[in-house]
Amino acid sequence: MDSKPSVVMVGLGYIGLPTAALIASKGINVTGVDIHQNVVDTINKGEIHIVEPDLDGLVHYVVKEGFLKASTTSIEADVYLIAVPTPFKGEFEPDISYVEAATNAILPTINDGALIIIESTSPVGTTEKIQELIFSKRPELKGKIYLAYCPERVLPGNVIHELEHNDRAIGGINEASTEKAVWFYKHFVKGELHKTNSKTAEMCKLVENSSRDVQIAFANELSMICDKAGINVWELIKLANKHPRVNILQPGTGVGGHCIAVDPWFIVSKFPDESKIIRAAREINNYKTEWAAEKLKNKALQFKIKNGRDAKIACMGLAFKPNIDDLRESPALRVVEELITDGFDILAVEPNVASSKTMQLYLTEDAINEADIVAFLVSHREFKNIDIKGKEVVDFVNCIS
Ligand code: SAJ
Repeated sequence: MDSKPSVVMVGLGYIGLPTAALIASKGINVTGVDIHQNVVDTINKGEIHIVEPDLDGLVHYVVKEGFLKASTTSIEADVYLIAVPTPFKGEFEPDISYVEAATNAILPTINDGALIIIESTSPVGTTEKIQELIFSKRPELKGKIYLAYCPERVLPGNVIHELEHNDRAIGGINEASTEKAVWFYKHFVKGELHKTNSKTAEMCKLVENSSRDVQIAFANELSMICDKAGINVWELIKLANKHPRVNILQPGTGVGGHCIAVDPWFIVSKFPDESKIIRAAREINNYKTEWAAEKLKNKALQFKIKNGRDAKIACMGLAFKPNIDDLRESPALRVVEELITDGFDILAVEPNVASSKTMQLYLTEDAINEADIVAFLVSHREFKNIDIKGKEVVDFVNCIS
């Protein structure tokens, strides 16, 4: 095969588009396939439909140079990558129907010798299932194609850099597939490429995010214990972390985002009897959000008893983690929405977002001036050691200690 393979990337979202653009920037011809015509049209204009630093310039360049084209249909290629969503269905059951639909979309264009790689976060066994799907419809391809799983592990906000520099776990359905996939990733990844089998690679992604979830749950559990015990949890964690082999993470209002709060369920739903800590961690992190909302409601009620009027609560931060504008699956947003639904008087502050369709946003200074209670929900850099003007404070994220 030519040292520069042709590539089809199915799914042009948060992972697919940056990956397609990075591959194209190495002078490789990439056809990006997406079911949404508006996404295809936007990319073919050299523009982007998602927010990610440095992505706009890269996409503009590779489209202008002719290395990246978008389309709603697949074409023949040497390598096919699948980066489509794997949401939930029912009770936290992973839904791989988009991966199956993507496979069906490329199926008619696959030739002998093609390499197919799944990057979507997937339950264990998905790559083998996709192999069955391919051979059930194109039995003549048996033994003639390569199939591998290789999860992405990039941090939103730093995707382009991490795509190129992070190590990757690459697992084929057989050794030849693993070798072929490693050969392909060498074209654009500078991190180490670690060879394994498809099931281990699938589990690796799920375990990475579950590990972080479990560690955050430990910190969140500690924060609730310390609250009852009258101990400053931040001081406690700082002291405990002086031990050379202890590294406790930071408690907060819960775990948000579309990865860490989701992926552990992919393990729990398949191995319910064995996944005791993983399930408990999910429950603790979700409970922390409820606990934070209850804590604020109690503060507001105490204020009312004392002052004979409703408290105004400044809620500092809505994003799912510090210093980003992403509100999806945000525990801070959940706390604020619950308080608003229950009729509390809220002054919502999110310095990374210009406006919201569902609530009025306040400037930091105005909210603090007007508030009776100031609640820190996300430790954005703008809030660090801010003057809270003698107001009563509830600090869930160690902003002003
Ligand atoms: N959080 C805490 N305490 C901490 C650290 C984080 O409460 O000490 C909270 C954050 O506020 C946030 C949530 O956890 O609500 C998740 O934030 P994160 O920064 O840990 O992770 P994500 O969701 O932005 O990205 C993760 C990353 N996974 C790991 O770090 C193991 C990233 O590498 C993955 O590629 C990404 O998930 C993904 O797509 O799976």
